[in-house]
Amino acid sequence: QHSQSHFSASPEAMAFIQKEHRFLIGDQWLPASDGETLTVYNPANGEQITQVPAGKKEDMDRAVAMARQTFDDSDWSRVKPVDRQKRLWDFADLIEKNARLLAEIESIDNGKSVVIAEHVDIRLAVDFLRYMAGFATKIEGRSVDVSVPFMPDAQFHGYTRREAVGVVGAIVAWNFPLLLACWKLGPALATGCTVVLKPAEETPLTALKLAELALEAGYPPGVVNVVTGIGHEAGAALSQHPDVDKLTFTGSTEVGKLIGKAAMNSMTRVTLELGGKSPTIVLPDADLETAVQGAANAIFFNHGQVCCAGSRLYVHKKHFENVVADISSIAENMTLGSGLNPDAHMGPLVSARQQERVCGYIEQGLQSGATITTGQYKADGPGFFVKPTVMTNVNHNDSVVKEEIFGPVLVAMPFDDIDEAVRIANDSQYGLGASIWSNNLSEVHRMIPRIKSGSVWVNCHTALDPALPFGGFKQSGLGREMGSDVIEHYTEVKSVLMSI
Ligand code: TXE
Repeated sequence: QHSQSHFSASPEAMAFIQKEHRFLIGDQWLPASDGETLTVYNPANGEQITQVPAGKKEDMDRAVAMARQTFDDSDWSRVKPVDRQKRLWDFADLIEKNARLLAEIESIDNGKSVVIAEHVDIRLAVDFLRYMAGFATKIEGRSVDVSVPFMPDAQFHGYTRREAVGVVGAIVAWNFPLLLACWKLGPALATGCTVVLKPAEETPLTALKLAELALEAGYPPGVVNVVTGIGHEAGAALSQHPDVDKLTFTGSTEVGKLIGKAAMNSMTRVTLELGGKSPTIVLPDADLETAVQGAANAIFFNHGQVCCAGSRLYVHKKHFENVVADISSIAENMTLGSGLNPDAHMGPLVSARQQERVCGYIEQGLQSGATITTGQYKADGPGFFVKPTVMTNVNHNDSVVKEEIFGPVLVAMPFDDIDEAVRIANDSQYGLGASIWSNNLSEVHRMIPRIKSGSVWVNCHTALDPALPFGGFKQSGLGREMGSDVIEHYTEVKSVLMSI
């Protein structure tokens, strides 16, 4: 079903969306240096909703210079840890206070449900910023007992310091625009860095609102800079800028590799959170009702546009037919509609391009002999909708099994035994997440070390907490977001050796 009814956002959200947008460098709200703009669409109906500046290299140069100067020469570097903690907490409070407004903007910009945006995206972002605020006062070095072999008579005091890495260039994707921005802003602001953030061209709006809230929270101008623009222009300029000390990126593996290469040209520190093709593995003893609902959520949450979406389903052969039938029936009964429609189970994909890409994969699957158990996949009418789709009769080498589709498309295959399940689960260039559905504790514990992925969920999938690091093995990325581990990626360690 595809609900076409019209739902509208609050006047405040519409006023923000439709205003004349500028980006933030220091305390200046600026148009692009060449005056160009890019169009933002509402994916639920395909209509243009607003324009934002299309920043270019000149704009990035200016933003990076501002961030550089603020980091090197302003009072920001002398702000006490406890005050950085307070500031970040205030920022989180402001985001929480504006949660409904931000959720509406996100929903119209990205297509996701306004309820999910408020209670998942923005809730997680606020919790994460508060978790990070605590780290501002807990960045520690070590005292090291030192003896230098060729200076036998000297005594030393040796210790390490952890210092803010400097200017952070953050480039984020469109699937969780505000949350991903906060995953970068949180550790940067906790450690005392300055930031130039480039949101995705499809979804630039909540980043611009975040920039406003950062100033309102009292961040000195130049600490948070936000420049909108397209990837190969503004994004490339930021990633190639020699004055950026650290790059942090969430997006495709393809662009992640470009950013990694650009970073290596100037030894810029880099963390990359990239694509995935995460397996959902249902063992013979699983609670099937929980596993079926869990596997459906694992792929259909956020319309499958989740880097760790459970997009490959492996079910023990004795349950395969039943599990696939039940997930297909969940898919069949999902109502598609605008993110503002409280009765819709799934919104549109983010863009016409993404809709084409996802339908293209389904067609490739069909051509290589797959069966879709959910009928027609392309939804009628305006908007970039794709119906939730379950595919069977697929082979390990099919593109639909190997490549990230990033849409509501599940490929399902049976397995005979645990060794086969582990082998096929690991048979991927990616290694972001995996879930195991079972009540056999011993079996699960034996499997966990064998699964090559940054997260393993047991009887759940895409469950995230600020305190647990998140990131990929293999081509799913480099480094980690969240958890205490992220602090290492936003600091440099300095060794101090003092002859006493
Ligand atoms: O991503 P891009 P796209 C995957 C997913 C999806 C595919 C394509 O499979 O179907 O990627 O999505 C910026 N230099 N993921 O094309 O291009 C861009 O402006 C510097 C998985 O939208 O990687 C945006 O801000 N930056 C992923 C960001 O990179 C560049 C989430 C992401 O866009 C650039 C998104 C360049 N040359 C897509 N080109 C996940 N891991 O969750 C683009 N950008």
